[in-house]
Amino acid sequence: KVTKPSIISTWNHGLAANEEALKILEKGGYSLDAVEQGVRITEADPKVSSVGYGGWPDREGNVTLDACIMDHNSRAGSVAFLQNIMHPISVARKVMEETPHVMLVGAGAKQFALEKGFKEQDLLTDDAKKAYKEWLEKSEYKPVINIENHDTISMIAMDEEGRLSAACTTSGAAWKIHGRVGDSPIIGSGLFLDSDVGAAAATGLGEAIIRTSGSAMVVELMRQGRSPQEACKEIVERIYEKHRNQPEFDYLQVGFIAMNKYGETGGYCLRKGFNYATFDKENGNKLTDAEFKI
Ligand code: SD4
Repeated sequence: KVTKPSIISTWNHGLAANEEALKILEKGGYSLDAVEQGVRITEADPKVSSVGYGGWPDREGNVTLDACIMDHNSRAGSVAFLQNIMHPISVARKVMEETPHVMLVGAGAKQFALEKGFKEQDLLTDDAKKAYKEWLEKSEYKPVINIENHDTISMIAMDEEGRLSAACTTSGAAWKIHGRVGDSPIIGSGLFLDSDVGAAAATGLGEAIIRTSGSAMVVELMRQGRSPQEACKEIVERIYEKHRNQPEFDYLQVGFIAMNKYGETGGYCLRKGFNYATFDKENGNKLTDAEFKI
């Protein structure tokens, strides 16, 4: 059995996010605060070109953000296609806690954020502008696999009381069509949590994850007795089978992380290059290269 607290998050930016989450968990804090504060680090990091501030824009030059959060009671909050707000994860939490709804999108989500006191900000950094200008020369939509070793940040944490929470936030696929929403804010696709079983989260090409309801399926496989690792692997294999003859297969990457109700973790991806950060008392905060299919 894994000692609590336990954390898993996607990619190497997960290490810094885990550190932040740990500050809360070490004091016996709530996992929901931990996952929110953890992923905020990545959202605010201008060097991460796939999440929040510094994220690469859509093909019209707009940074548009997707995020969602779930707590141990299966409450959920989500925002999609949100612009000019630095911390979509915190807006998603407010949707969960302060509205009767689960999901707000676009202009409505922004209006809600402003009403809740979030500040309007330009999120397009000079580096992202430069990348956008370079992209405009060819204007070709071809997602890069494992963009500089980061992509969406998803985090699942269990606190000392055994409460599970999970969060997911991204600027989505670079150069997407204006208005495109990925898997990350969709409960069951980018993220899913059921305290009776565990939680799972995804990274990679959102379209493939939505088509297969990826994270919900990982959780269902754990319910049937698979380990987190086995469950992630089986869904990646399913996505592989469904996409191997599809046009986007060339640039398809998907990865999943999961944690069961005992705090045990696992991850798996389609193509080499995905890594994830885990914390438990025995092993500390460490990065693992995920096993891969191809
Ligand atoms: C999405 N899973 O929006 C996210 C992240 C990404 O290429 O940028 N994928 O699809």
